[in-house]
Amino acid sequence: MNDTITAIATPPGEGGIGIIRISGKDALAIASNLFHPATGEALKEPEPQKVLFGEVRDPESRQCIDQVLLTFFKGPKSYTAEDVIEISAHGGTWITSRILELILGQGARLAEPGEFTRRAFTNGKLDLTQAEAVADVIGSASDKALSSALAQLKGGLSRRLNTLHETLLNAQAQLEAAIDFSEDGLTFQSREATQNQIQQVEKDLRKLVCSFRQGRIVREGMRVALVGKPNVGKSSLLNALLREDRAIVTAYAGTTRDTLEERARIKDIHIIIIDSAGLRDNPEVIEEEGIERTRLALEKADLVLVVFDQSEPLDDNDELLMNEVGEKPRLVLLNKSDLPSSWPPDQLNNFLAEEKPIALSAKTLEGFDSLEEALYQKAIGGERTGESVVITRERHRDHLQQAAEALQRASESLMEGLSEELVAVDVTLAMEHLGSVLGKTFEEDLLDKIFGQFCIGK
Ligand SMILES: Nc1nc2c(ncn2[C@@H]2O[C@H](COP(=O)(O)OP(=O)(O)OP(=O)(O)O)[C@@H](O)[C@H]2O)c(=O)[nH]1
Ligand SMILES: [Mg+2]
Repeated sequence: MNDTITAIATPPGEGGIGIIRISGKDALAIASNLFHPATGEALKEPEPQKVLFGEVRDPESRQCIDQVLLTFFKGPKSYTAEDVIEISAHGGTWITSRILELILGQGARLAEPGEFTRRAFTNGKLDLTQAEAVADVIGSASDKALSSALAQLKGGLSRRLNTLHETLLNAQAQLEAAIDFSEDGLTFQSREATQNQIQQVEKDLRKLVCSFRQGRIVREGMRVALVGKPNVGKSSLLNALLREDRAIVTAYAGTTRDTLEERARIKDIHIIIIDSAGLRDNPEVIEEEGIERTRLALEKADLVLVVFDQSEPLDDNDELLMNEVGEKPRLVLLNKSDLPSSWPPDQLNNFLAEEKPIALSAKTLEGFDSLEEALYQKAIGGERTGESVVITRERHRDHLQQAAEALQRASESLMEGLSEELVAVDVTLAMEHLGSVLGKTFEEDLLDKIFGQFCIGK
C-alpha cells in the first residue's frame, strides 16, 4: 500500500488527449525527474490543482517525448488521498506508453485494475457503496442508470444505511444497559420502545430490498423473455422490436431451437429480449433441448411476454403455456391481429381471465406502440415505491435481506419476552450486515472481486 502506482487512465487507442496518472508518496519526485515546466524552473513544490504546461523528457537521452499539461493534487485533497499527478499528453498509443514506461523506470509500479479507487476506499475517501458506484457511473448506458449511480456516488445509500446503523446502535446500547444494570433497579428505555426502533429499521430495510428489482433493471436492463407455442410469431416479434431481421422466421413450427438474446432500448431503459424455442407437448429431440433452455430463460426473466396466435384455435398447448409461466410478471400478446380471429370473445375471456392482452401484428406493426409503452411501464412506472434510494447490486440486496431477517428475529424475541442477550445477538448481526455493505468490515477477497471489475487506471 505504500508504493507509488501509475497507469494510463484514458482508454486504449488514439484520441485528443491521453492521461497518465501517478499516485503515492513518490508521485511528485517521479514527475520532477521527467517534467520540465515551460517557465524553465524546476518542478519542486508546485501549487496544487493548478495546471502547468511543459515537456516530458527522457532523463537519459534528454529527448522530448511530448508537450503536456501536468496537474498536482496534494494528498489528502486528491482522489486517492495520496499525492497524485496527472499528466495530459497527446492521445497516441505510443506517446502514452512511452511516458508510462519512463514513470515505471523511476520506480513506480503499474496499478492493478481499480487500484486508484481501492486506495480511495482504504484511505477513507469513499465507502464501499461509493466505490462501487464509480464503476457504475463509468458503465452506465442511460440517463437513468447514470443518475442512480451518481446518487450512490454522492453517498445517498451510505447516508441511509448509516442512519439505520445508528438507530440500531442506540437500540443495542439500551439492550446492553438492561443486561448490565437491570439488577440495580434502574429503568431504561422500555422494551416496547426498543422493539419499535428495531421494527422501523427492519421496515426500512425491506423497502430497500424491494427496490432491488427496479435498481437492477435500471443498471443492467430488463430481461424480457418471449415465450409461446411454436409458430405464434415470437421470432417475428423479436425482429420487429429490434427493427432488424435478427432471428430466423419460417412458416415451419419449431424453427427456433436455441435461445437468442438481443439488446434494445425503449425510451431511457435497456431491455434484453430473449427469443426462445416454442413450448409444446411431444417435441422432437433437438426441440426438447430448446424447450429446456426456454424454461431457463423463463426463470431468469424479469418479465415474460406470453405470445398467442389469435388466428389459430386454442388447444392444450395454450393451457400448458400458461402453466409454465406460472406467477411470473407478464404481458399477454395476441399476435397476428392482421388475420381474422379464430377465438370467440367468450373463449378469450374464459381463458385469459384477468389478463389484459395486447393485440398486435409482427407483420404490420399494429399495436407496437401499446407494447412498447406497456414494456416501459413494467420496467419503470408500475412499481414506483416512492423510494429515492434504490439498491442496484445483489451484494447489497443479500446483506440487507439478512439484516432485515435478523431484526425480525430480534423483535420476535422481544415480544416473546426472551432475554436481552438473545435479542442483542441478532441486532449485532444486523449491524454487521449493514457494515459489510458500507465496507466497515470486509474481507480482502471481496475487495479483489469488486475492484477487479474496474478498468485499469480507475
Ligand atoms: N400474418 C401474420 N403472420 C405472422 C405474424 N407474425 C409471424 N407471422 C408468421 O408466422 C410464422 C411463424 O413465425 P415465427 O416468428 O417463426 O414464429 P415463432 O413463434 O418464432 O416459431 P418457432 O420458432 O417455431 O417457435 C411465419 O410464417 C411468420 O411470417 C403476424 O403478425 N401476422
Ligand atoms: Mg422462432
